[in-house]
Amino acid sequence: MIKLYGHELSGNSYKVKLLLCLLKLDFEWIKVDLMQGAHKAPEFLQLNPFGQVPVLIDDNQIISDAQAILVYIARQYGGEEWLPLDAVSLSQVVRWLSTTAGEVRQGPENARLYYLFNATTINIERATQKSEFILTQLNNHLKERQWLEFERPTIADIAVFPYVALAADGKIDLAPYPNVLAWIERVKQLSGYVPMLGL
Ligand SMILES: N[C@@H](CCC(=O)N[C@@H](CS)C(=O)NCC(=O)O)C(=O)O
Repeated sequence: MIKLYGHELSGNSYKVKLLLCLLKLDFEWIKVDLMQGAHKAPEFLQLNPFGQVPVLIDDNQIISDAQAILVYIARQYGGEEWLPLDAVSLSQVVRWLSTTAGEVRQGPENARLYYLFNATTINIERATQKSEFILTQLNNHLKERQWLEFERPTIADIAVFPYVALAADGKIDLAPYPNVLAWIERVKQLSGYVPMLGL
């Protein structure tokens, strides 16, 4: 059975869990106690030397990094639906995976780390500015679209969703971004959707 190593407050772990649930796949959730430093223990570092969740094990394959895991699950179990492979479509989805690891992480993910986990090394003014930038971009992008790309959800939506939807944890108000709020509600209506703490 698929094993997912994660933590319930980790949006990166959650996005993987969400895709597994949307695809209605059975999996075993294994909590890695980040608060107790379990992610830096030798047994876990053997799975992911970066010492980060999530990690997925399937069929003896060990895969770390949320975006990489989404790609794996989408292609292994979702056919063309969640990650189409023609050159243009693939580049459109990967653009959002990259944005997740860039602007979304520098913005709402870092603001949440600052306020919720007291990560005071984070420059909160910069994280707030970055949040406003990417939320404005997303709001414009979603003006005439239901989903980030195409006429259906893909792993682009699943990758971007958690830290945008959790923006309030980083004291970012989503009210000025109505198209983003409508998109969040659409994700929540998907068959198989599961919430995480704070959503
Ligand atoms: N690029 C990685 C980042 C994963 C990440 O930052 N995980 C956090 C939890 S959300 C973590 O394990 N932090 C502990 C650490 O970095 O020491 C991904 O997308 O999966």
